[in-house]
Amino acid sequence: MNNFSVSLFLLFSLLLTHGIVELQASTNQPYRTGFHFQPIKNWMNDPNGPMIYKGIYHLFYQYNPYAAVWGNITWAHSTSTDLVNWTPHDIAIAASQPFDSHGCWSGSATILPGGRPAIFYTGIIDSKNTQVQNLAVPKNYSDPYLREWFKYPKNPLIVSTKPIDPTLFRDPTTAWLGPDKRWRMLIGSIIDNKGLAILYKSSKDFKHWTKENHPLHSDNNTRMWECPDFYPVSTIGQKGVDTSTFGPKVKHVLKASLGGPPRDCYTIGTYSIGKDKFIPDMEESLGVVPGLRYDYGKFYASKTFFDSDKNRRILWGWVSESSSADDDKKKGWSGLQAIPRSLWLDKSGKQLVQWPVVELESLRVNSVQLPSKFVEAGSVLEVSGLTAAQADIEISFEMTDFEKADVLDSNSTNPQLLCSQKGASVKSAFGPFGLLVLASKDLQEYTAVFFRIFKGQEHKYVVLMCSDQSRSSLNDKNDKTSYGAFLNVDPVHEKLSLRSLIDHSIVESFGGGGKACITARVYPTLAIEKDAHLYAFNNGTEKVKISSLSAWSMKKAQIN
Ligand code: DQQ
Repeated sequence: MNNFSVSLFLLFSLLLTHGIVELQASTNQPYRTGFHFQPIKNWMNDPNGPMIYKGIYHLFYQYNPYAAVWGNITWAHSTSTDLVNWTPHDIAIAASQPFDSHGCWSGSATILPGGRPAIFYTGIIDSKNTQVQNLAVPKNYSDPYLREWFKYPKNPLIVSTKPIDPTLFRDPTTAWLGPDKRWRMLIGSIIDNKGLAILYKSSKDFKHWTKENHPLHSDNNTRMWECPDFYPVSTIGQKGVDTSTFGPKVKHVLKASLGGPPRDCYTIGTYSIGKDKFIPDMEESLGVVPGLRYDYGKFYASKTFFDSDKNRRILWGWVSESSSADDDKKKGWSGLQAIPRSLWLDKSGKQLVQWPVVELESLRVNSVQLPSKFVEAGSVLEVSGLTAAQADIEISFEMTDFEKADVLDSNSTNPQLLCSQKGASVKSAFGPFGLLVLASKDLQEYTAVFFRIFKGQEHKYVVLMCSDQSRSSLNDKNDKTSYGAFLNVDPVHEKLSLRSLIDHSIVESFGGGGKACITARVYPTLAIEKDAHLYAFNNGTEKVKISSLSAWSMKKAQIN
């Protein structure tokens, strides 16, 4: 080696030992993402305690420091100034005391008067998974990164009481303050096959909590309510409001994470602070299928927070893997967070609308625009000139002459079933049309995100949005379940828009400007890196018009 090679070698070894060069990540890791939040390695699940403090966004998350499977659960911690680029910190909360000796499970942050954050989390106190609720506060309020947390010595502050099963009693929400100066907080549970949000009230000091006689709400046949969330949304416009806001200008949203299959369901209604009761606009709305869901694909244990700097409510959600646990162990990691989404009440007042935070657009480069054009029946159109494995695309479609639309059987009320029965290959008049993402050149592999339009009841049209993973990978060990949602858009009067965030092994899609969202995990074996392609397609029997198409390569974000 000459002097120059020796110095290069030394520099390279130095970078490697400091973990700056992640050799593995660039070579053997086609499924690591470029702009989604994930730790360097190991297991991650629920987002915890998101908040903004002194202009810094905080994200804590359920993390196993030792393996790529669930276990040894701690609160890991990262911060950001833009919700896009993230700096890791030391683990914030880990098992250390009798009140959390077997793990620190999910919880939330509340900003107390004077702008002081406090965290409530579920402590696991034995091998039976007995659950109690604990308080932690920052050690140093002048540190905007809130790197160290102090567990209140009198923990646990809340323990379960009969008839609650102490192993099904967890995930405290952000608290809200009533006009009586008492805080309220929910804890998820189940009694007699009815999922419920138990309501606790505290004294002014946030430390003494008593259980109310009635839950805030409960619903039949919903299993255990994990990670409940409860917050107001403005009835006018898209601005978010602080969690302790009540009155005629807001509606309230109650969300619960329900198992089998995992899904985050919500319901909109009215909250009477005087009676401490939530009355949903629709009865039993959390348990019904399809019901209202944040995301009709993979998205669970989510949590919102109010961004007081930008007056918006932001939603975080965990996106698990669709690969086998063995494959997760081989790649050394499991779990992503969806791109944080701004969320607001739709004009109809009947559902929420979600959209990736605007800061994400700072990663867009190499814009590709397509003039409006017809896509003939049975044709495929490549969108080239971008990094198709790491991209953001917005497309909208227009159609005329809906008379030819197929009639939807009035018994077809389950959109996911419809999507999986018809896939992307069964032709109807209008649809399937949409995008083929993470596609190989020969279309042996692709993930299809698309629409179908049907004639429904009373001269109305029904729009179905699907994400079909059945051809997403030649590897058959992955879960390739199809996802679907009805999209509340009138295609006669509105364009049909679709945005997809494509990031190596995740595809997050937003239909109708965010009225329906579907997230999928896919692991192509051919369509990776430079061999990934992006297409618009129309496999229906009628032509459709692309009225606009803009796509971008996405730069890599600095994540952990
Ligand atoms: N994950 C946590 C629990 C929560 C579940 C444990 C939801 O607190 O109920 O890691 O994914």
